[in-house]
Amino acid sequence: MRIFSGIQPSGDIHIGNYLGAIKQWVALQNKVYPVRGGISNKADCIFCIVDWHAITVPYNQTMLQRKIKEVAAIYLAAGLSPEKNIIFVQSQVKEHAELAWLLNTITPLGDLQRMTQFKEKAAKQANVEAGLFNYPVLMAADILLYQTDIVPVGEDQKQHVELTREIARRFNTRFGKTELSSGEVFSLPKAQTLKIGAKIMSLTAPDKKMSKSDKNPQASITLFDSPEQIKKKISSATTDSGHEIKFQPKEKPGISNLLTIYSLFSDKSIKDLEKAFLGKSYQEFKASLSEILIEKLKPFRNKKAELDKSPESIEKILADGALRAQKIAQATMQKVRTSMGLL
Ligand code: ATP
Ligand code: LTN
Repeated sequence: MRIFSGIQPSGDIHIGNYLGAIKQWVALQNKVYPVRGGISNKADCIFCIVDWHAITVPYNQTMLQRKIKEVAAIYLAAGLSPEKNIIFVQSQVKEHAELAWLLNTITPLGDLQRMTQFKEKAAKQANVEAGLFNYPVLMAADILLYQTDIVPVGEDQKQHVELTREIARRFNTRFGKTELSSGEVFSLPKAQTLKIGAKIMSLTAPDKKMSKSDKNPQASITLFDSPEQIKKKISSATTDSGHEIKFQPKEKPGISNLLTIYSLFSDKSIKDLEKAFLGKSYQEFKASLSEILIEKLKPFRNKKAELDKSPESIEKILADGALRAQKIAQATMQKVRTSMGLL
């Protein structure tokens, strides 16, 4: 069983990225899957810092270098082990670009035009470059290079993983089982999302997802916000004019989002939280949520401060990860080139 996922080194990693993606990954690194013959195997987990994706919108190059290392430190601070997982930077394994080009040649234009993320991001920009349009093909290359079975992501990425599956299917049909190839070239991947937490909403506009590229810093809580920042952001989070602490995403999107965050950080069910806060004010609920967040995010801040003291150790982990990733990527590329009739 192979698991692959990644985060773009754009903006500050927020609790949506953590709850929707990274928290799942930390659990998956220890998960054992049954295989044939009654034997169980630990999944191979590969977690990437997808820097080539982050440059598909305007960015600052000095910041990018810092962010790449920061995302690596966040993976480690959140509990991903470099021994149990391959952790690496996308641009350090050139096969991602090679496969992306080849997959471009079999991806219908219409499929890319339908992508929601492209439409949303393009609408925000004066100039839209081809890289943003082709972004899902690079993502398909990331996933297919490693013969991935499962892609743990937030809700917003399901459409891209579906497209990846389509591209893999099309490739296998066109180039698998021919005189040049003995069988399927790619495994078909599947997205894995959580039932609760796959879409954490913005604190200021709870009809939109919390997003790194949101210009309003009050909209998200980052993993390294100070206790004061957390208190301020939660106390000014948008709610409704009512006073009941109830999970009703349509009628009460703000409070429902805060309940989801509370539940995921405290491991208490939403039902239990509704009971515990029956008759309490929004203010009391928000104060309690701030306390939980301050307490649960503290270990991240501490671990990150420790890691910041030894940048060489992170560089070594990334260099080692790139070598291990490249071995797998090279084996896939050999099959891809041969099956496509390249030398
Ligand atoms: P950007 O605004 O730069 O696109 P982002 O906040 O959407 O950034 P990504 O790097 O695109 O973050 O996403 C990293 C992972 O976090 C993906 O698996 C994505 O699905 C997940 N994710 C992003 N935002 C949320 C959210 N609000 N709730 C749950 N999961 C999320
Ligand atoms: N598009 C994803 C980031 C990403 C990714 C991947 C996620 C790029 N390549 C491969 C999973 C697998 C996003 O979160 N915006």
